[in-house]
Amino acid sequence: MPSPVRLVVASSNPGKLREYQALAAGHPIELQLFPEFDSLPSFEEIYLTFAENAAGKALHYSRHSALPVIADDSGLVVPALGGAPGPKSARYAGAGASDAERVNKLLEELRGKSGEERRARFVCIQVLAQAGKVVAVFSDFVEGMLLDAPRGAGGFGYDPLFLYEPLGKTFAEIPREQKNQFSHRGKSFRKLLAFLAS
Ligand code: ITT
Repeated sequence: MPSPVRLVVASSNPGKLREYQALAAGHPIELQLFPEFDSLPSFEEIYLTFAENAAGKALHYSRHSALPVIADDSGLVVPALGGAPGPKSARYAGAGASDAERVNKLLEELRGKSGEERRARFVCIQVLAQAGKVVAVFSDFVEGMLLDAPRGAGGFGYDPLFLYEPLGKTFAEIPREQKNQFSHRGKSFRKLLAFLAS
């Protein structure tokens, strides 16, 4: 049995971290959380694309780690809102706002929009970096429709508004394992697993 690949996940988002732990379970990969993540110099996600923010984040934190680092930039893209909240998904309702405040802000922006105008996609770009160098980049997305009121208590972020049509449920109404099966993050992570296996 080969020894597991050890990676550190650079994220401050507990919802993301729980998903990564579940995604790695049963695979020859040992995901660690960044020790003392909060005391490291933070990375400002100032770029206009997911890719630049993900690469910047992974490179930054890889300089503080002896192990390879995985970081993602992810978010919700609503074409009828010009791509918003997009790479600003975490700061859509201002710095320090809660998930509920971001959901409410999105509902306000969507007021009066119906049908195809409520179509959205979650996007995830994952970057694997080691000692200040990018090793590999993975990405994927998932499409859904935005409801006019939140449904479900699971997941995080915009999940309670995101109706995954094949199941007729929001990402907050299904178990984490099922979300990981269909989500932007889950699909992208399986590409990373295949890369590590090769
Ligand atoms: P880190 O940068 O520390 O990883 P973050 O929350 O700031 O944490 P991002 O910059 O990638 O992470 O912002 C992603 C935001 O997009 C996140 O805060 C959610 O609001 C939203 N988001 C991303 N993936 C999501 C998902 O699977 N379900 C719901 N919302 C998601």
